[in-house]
Amino acid sequence: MSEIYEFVNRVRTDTFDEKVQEFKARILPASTVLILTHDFPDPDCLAAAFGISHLLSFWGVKSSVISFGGFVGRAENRAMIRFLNIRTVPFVLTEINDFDKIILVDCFPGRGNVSLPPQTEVHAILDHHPNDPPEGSSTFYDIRKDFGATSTIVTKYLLTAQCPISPKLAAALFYGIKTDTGDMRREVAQDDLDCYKFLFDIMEHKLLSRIESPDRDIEFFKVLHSATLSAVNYNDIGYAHLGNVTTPDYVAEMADLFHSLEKLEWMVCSGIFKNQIFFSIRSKNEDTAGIFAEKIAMIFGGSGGGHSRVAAGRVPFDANDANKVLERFEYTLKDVFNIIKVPEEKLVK
Ligand SMILES: [Mn+2]
Repeated sequence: MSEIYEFVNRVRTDTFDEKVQEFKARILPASTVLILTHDFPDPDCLAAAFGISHLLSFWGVKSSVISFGGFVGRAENRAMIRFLNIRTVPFVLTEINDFDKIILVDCFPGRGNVSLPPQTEVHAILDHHPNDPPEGSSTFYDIRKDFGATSTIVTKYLLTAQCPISPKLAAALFYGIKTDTGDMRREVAQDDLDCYKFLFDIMEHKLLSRIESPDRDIEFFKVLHSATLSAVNYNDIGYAHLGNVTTPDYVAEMADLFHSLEKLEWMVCSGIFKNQIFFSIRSKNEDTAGIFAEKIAMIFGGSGGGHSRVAAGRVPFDANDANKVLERFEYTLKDVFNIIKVPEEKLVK
């Protein structure tokens, strides 16, 4: 226990004090607050939003609503929402004028993955993606690019504000940090590791195992099956196109799964959802995943970016011209990865 207290004391005396005060001053007074995450939320943004909603209620805010565009597709994320009782409202059902304040977590306005109408006033942004706040804005920004997870920022806010962290909330934040850092494998700051250890000691462990081993529907195995059959590689760069998917989350999920294949340095996955091609890029040791995602997205007038080893994007897809668009997309991928002349092999022979 003494180690925990040492950690809590350290958190309270570092730079977070000032930031939390500034955040509080920007948000209060408020009786209704909208906490918005990126579309098709992942555990990190869900946990961060959940943590902020606890902090707001600790500060006396009567109601806060967690919302996002798209829906929760991945089985683990659905289990997280269910077992941790995270109440959310689809963005299409919210009326932004009903809220006194708007907070964005784990995303940045205008990045293409946030369902917020442009020009909407945002009061605070907590994020760890490589974005720079504009100068002279009245919005509160806490952007920590060196952090592996927004859940780490939120954990430190809760500790700094001395807001109680329940075993459930701890499980959420722990899972957020765990997944966004790939179990501490990538882009980790000391703060991530500190919070990870701290939360591990206070969380409800049974909940975590229920989230990590969820019941899956048959669709998951169908996607896995067809991805396994169609995946190719160009030396150590793997690629799988999933065709039409029932949730864009499969694109990220399959990218993660195939990326664990020992012979691969890179894995890229793409899939079509509604009228967009969603894609995910993973790298083990190279640091240009975010740059590649942005490049590909820009060529097609879409949006993309992310971290050095985990990135994603989406570009417009015209079903009437499906083959041509896909061909062009795959050519662009190869061009960006500089593998146009590298022979294609079946990934799983
Ligand atoms: Mn994140």
